[in-house]
Amino acid sequence: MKYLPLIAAVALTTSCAGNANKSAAPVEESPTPAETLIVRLQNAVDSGRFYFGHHDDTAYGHTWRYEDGASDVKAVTGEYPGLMSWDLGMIELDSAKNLDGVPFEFIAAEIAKQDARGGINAISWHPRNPVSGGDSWDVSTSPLQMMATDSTLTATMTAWIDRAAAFISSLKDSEGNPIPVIFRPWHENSGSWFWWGANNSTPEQYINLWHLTRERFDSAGIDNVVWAYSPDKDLTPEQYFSTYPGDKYVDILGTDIYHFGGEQGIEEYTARIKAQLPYVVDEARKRGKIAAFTETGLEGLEVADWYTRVLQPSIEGLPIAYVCVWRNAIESEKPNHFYVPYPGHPGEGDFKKFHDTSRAIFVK
Ligand code: BMA
Repeated sequence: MKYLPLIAAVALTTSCAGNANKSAAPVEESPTPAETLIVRLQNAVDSGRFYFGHHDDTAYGHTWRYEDGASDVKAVTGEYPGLMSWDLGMIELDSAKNLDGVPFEFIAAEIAKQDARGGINAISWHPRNPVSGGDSWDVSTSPLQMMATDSTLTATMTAWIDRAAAFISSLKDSEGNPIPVIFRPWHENSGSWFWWGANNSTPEQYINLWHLTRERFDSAGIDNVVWAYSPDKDLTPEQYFSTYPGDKYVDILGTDIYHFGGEQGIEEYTARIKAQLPYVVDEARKRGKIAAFTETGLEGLEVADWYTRVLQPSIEGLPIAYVCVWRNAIESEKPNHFYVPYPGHPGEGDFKKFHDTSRAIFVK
């Protein structure tokens, strides 16, 4: 007989395995939500495309606030950004609204809408300084240095991380499935403008904070998080990796590099990208990770054709999964604090061209 009858074959393999509950065929475990998001990001990279991201895209824009469905990106291009970024600052204090006044309930609902569109969500966190009570930019005290010997402070930080974790793990789609998100805590640490930054902590203290963060999420069984590391500009690879939490803790190797100085600053901005993103991309590939341009932009867009003349050529050919620009604050509060053109801005046509002709992913 050429083939064993099926039942006999199953019985044979079952008994060979020596455990009636184990089947001989390898059991495919279904991927976690985070793994499915990693695959989507990798697919974008493999097809030479990248998600275009915008912070707080549907919360407010240059001239509006909380209008259902509104988005400056959509108003100009006809589509939403492929990636939306949100911030958890103030969640650590159990506040109902984040540091820019956006209600966390609203953020959760918008994350679900963006997910339903086939888009991606990324989350940053600007927590308060746990020692002084000031904001993220309050570097008058060094919590991470103090944490090394102050267990009460460690307990506070742990409770804060747990609040961020509770929010992120509560993100569900309309069918109750967990929504995978990119989480990018403790960003721009290579600079010294945040209390977790370079002048306020040793690399070891910074890495310990990352490990604590990741361990709190992992021990709660949270599996919808793709972890992004994103130091700032002007770093050698050695400097970039001096505060790297480790391959076990990180899924995305990112970097934040902004354009300063308008027309005169183009060369410097481009040079900064060329000096850093290629090695980030290379290291990501070697480590089986994803590379991303986690934050960038030109505040106020005084270079009207910035998107096609400056950004696009700077990242051309680099396999990065996404590029995210910062928020369009409402004009009455911060008139020049915007990073995508709004209707009527001179850069409108150029941004539409970027949408139409680049390999950036937007969603309907
Ligand atoms: C900064 C500015 C601030 C804002 C913060 C957190 O870059 O946009 O106005 O509060 O990000 O979103």
